[in-house]
Amino acid sequence: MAASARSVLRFSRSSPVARSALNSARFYSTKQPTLKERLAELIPAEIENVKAIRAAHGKKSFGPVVVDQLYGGMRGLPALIWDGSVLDPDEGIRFRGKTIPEIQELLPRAPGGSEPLPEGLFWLLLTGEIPTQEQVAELSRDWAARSAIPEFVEEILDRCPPTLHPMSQFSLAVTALNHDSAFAKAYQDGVSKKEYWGPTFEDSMDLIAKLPNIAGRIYRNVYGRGKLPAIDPTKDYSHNLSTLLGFGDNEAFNELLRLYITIHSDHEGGNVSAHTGKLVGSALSDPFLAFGASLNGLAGPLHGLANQEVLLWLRKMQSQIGENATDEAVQEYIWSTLKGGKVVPGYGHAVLRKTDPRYTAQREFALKHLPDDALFKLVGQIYNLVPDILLEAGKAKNPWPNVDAHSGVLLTYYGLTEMNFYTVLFGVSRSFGVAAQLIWDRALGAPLERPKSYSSDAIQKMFKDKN
Ligand code: FAM
Repeated sequence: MAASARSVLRFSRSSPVARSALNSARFYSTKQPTLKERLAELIPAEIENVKAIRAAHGKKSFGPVVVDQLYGGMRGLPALIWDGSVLDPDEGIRFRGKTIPEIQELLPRAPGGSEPLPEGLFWLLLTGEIPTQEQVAELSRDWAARSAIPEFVEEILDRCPPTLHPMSQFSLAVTALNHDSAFAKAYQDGVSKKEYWGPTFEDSMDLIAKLPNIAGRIYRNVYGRGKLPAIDPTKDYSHNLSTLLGFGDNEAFNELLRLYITIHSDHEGGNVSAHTGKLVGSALSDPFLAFGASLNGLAGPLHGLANQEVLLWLRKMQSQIGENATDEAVQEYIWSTLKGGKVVPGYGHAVLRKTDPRYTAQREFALKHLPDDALFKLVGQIYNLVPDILLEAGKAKNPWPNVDAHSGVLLTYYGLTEMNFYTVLFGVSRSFGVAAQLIWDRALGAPLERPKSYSSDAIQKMFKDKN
């Protein structure tokens, strides 16, 4: 892009003049801006935007906090800012204002493909803009070039016993990448606060780029799948991940991974993995340390591990009541789960109050690619039975399925049957949202997070003699 057009945009990016300058500059220039160049253009205006919001509204109340929220996992407590994605209880997720069907329509795809490339989603999360095909191709090349992991990290993984859960191995390796953190080095070298976002961007790009090699190595080590092939710099991110797992020749599986990574990338700022990354990052821990912490949260059964739990639950059901069981037998099994004091995995949500559109997107993929699969049909049968049972049981606020109710069935269909690996794929995807958030937090100078905790004694004293 021409330098003059850039300087116009730096000061008034949303004006029609700036937009037309950008368009004509793109038309005449051979090279479109890279993601980092585009971000550098957007950041100054966003800093001014946040200053203006705080000046106009900073002292206004944002609604009451009730004591139940202090004891109740802070449900619904307005406490965070994240522009990348917002979750509506009824409609589900929007990435920078766009629904899942909209991003499936708008984001660039692989040649001949119909699912969005996650490269485009990362661009959208960071800039709010739809990138060109050339810009996502450049991101694919950049990530491939950054994909190698240090030898000592390979050794750490090779020395893990196969009995160590893949998520623990994943978190170990990601944390160890902090050895080469550009942000940690820049901080030690005394970088100015205004420059934090640059090395955070570099670390975040490295982080995302290196995850396929880590995930692939864990998969091959744990399940004895032979030597890891090399990343192909001419292929997109999902295709490379698929190849490292051993499925790259199956274009339908590559398409599944493109959809999978896109829809698992981000789910607004308050969920356990996204918020953990932001919290740890707020201490100026580098993106590897922050995302390692996110992964440890994702590894919990009420969060990302639910995709493993769903498959275990389905398999146990089949072993107890057989395949092609009647609705009555399935209902009885669901009730026995609840009566045993356990949750039905893949159902319920802390924010959503309707069927998760991420579930729907995967169902549509299944209808297109595996309509007659027995396990897919079982998932459909369960969908018709669980909500009524959860409503009758009367506890869950949301009886509808979430993303995890469907993902394992699709992976199983293509031969990725090792259930305790599933959350690693969720983790690869979640790095996109956590990284985007970390970059913007450093660009906007987000402070150390430090909410206030109270003792029960203090609560009692506070409300003594008050009704
Ligand atoms: N099966 C049985 N009971 C459930 C339930 C389910 N699927 N979902 C909620 N409940 C219970 C819940 O355990 C709680 O019981 P207690 O009062 O005895 O503690 C009660 O209903 C009220 O819970 P809630 O307010 O409706 O849900 P929360 O906001 O507390 O929790 C979830 C949300 C997701 C942790 C919960 O619905 C759950 O445990 N679901 C099953 C696990 C799962 O699928 N997790 C994945 C969530 C997914 F979106 C993700 O993060 N990847």
